[in-house]
Amino acid sequence: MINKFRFGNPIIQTDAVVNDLSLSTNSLSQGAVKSDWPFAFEYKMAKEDMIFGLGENVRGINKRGFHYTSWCSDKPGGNESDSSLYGAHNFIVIFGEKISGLYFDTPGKIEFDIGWTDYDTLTVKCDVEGIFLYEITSSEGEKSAALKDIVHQFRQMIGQSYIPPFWAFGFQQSRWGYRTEKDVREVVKKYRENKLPLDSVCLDIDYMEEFMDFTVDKAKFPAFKKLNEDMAKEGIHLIPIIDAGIKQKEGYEVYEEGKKAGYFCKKADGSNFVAAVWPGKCVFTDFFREDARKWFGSKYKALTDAGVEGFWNDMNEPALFYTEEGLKEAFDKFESFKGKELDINTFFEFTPVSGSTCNRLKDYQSFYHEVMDLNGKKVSVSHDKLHNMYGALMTKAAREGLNEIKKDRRTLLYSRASCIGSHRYGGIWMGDNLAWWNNLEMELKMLPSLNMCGFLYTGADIGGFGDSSSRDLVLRWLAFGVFTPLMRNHAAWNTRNQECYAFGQSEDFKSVLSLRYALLPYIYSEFIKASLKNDMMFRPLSFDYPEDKIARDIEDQLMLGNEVLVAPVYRQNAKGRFVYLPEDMIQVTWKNCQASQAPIEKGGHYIDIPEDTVVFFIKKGKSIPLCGKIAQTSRDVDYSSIIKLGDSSAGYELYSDDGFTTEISLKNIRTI
Ligand code: MIG
Repeated sequence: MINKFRFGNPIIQTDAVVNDLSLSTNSLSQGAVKSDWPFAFEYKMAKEDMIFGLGENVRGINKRGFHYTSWCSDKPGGNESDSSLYGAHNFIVIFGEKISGLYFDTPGKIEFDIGWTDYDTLTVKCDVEGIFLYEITSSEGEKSAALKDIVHQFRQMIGQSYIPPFWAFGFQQSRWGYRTEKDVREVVKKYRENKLPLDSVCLDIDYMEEFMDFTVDKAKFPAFKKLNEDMAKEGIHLIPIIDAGIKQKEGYEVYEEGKKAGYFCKKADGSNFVAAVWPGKCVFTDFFREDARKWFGSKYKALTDAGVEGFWNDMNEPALFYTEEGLKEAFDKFESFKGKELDINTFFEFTPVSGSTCNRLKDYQSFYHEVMDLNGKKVSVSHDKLHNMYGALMTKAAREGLNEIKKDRRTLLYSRASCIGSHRYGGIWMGDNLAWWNNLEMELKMLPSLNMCGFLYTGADIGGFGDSSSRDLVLRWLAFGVFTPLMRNHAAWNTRNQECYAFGQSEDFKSVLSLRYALLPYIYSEFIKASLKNDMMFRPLSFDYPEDKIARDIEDQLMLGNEVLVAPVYRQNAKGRFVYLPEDMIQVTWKNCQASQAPIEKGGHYIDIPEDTVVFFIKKGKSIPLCGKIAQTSRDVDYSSIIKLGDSSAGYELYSDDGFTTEISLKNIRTI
């Protein structure tokens, strides 16, 4: 059951909930609202209570013991003390004696103190004008069923998750540093030479002319369409990046058009808001306006006309390097130190000044969006109050544009910033992580939390984005990435190369990558079923074994679909790892591009897992499909070569289609 409440005066209806629910007259089943406005919710947690959810955030799957702020932020670093990352995902599940789900529907900043100030108290605070709160409870008596049912009801309420084309489940290679057509061809050539499977190469900002959206630098990519055609012959898709900021440059068509039509965000005096990002001074589309969204979305055609079928949207929190106002303040501040003798206190005031121009609240407060209020009246609202929806609405703009341009085909789209609601329009990658082992572990924990919030097509930058990676880290990360819907190796310009051929001897990489392609029918089926049925593809063990004291606490293993348990290696120099199996299972060992399997008993085990090997487990009485033939691209995946792993007498519900149809339905499932 879902109860909808309203506190204070919400400015707008966000884009999150698709079901039309009327306000409830019941009271909350757990916790209490202490103040309507500013909004404050409080729940006293019992000793054993666990809190799940919050999507893209650091630390445990059980979020208790830390504090989080939903405020879409350009936060590179995968740092355990960051309480905000790129997304705003305000859904939590309280798992105690009673179980309930709570969704805090606001476009503004909201804070979750989950036993940080006081270990037994959960508080949620928001001081934007008003908020809608949805409480979800279940009539399922059994805990596992109730947990799943609450997430299911929530997911139904926010609408079906985005489904990309089949090729998007293939392996993607990316690097901020592929500058020219030659660089791109070289990457593909090396993958092919080394018999390493590959489906896509991402193009980072260097493909553009002066970082201007919807342009291609002709000096570096003289024949972009031809390149796409050549790549298509190889079964390779190019995935260009699009940034939120539009270069303010006279004569640049996109800028001129948007300026003329008045689509950009404005300051109080009516002038366009300008801030510098990669292209230099930029203006920002007011994605809250339908006409502006429509216009921006239609611009993708410049690239789809050249054969592009997938994009990634970046810097859409929006990230701001500086505004003139911010620079002035910073310089004034610097001036104020000049000539003075700095002491140890003033020195520490002085050092942060240079970074103070980025993503300033003052800048976010200085521009406005044109929105419809709850009465359908057009009003102008400052960005800071609506901040968390900006990137999400850029995703919406791109999605609607792409659907219009490519009417009968699915296209790939993933974004950096997100908010619940945008899971219907595209996927997300997990932003600028680091080549650190604990960032691999972080991804593992984010996955189920993101699934709770509707984000299914997701994954982290494999190998790590910032800092140089090592061979073993890339391999171990790939071994986990084999299971994530978005499987992309990506790195920053100032790091060591980390393509699967970059470390010399690539046999181990080939073995690990080939598993992805052997598993594609399974990953694709599980993904689509999770989307169509509003279920989680990845679940914490506590969702399946809530009564098992050991399983409940395990956060470095996940359930995948109804069949599989994954337990990646995420420690340097580890030769294997401890795994806890809550029930008897079948161990699958993938080595030398081949699977072997053997029963394994319930309980704790140390499993040897060499670097070239991937191990996972199938529940007793379940089977999964595996391709017998190894493919080099998703196009070559041979469904007729499917064999079954696990209990071969058990049926498996296989979803399959042509890979791009927009008619996606459970009718395409057959039991094998
Ligand atoms: O300020 O386009 O998260 O994936 O490589 C950095 C360059 C801008 C951030 C993205 C990252 C991308 C990078 N971008």
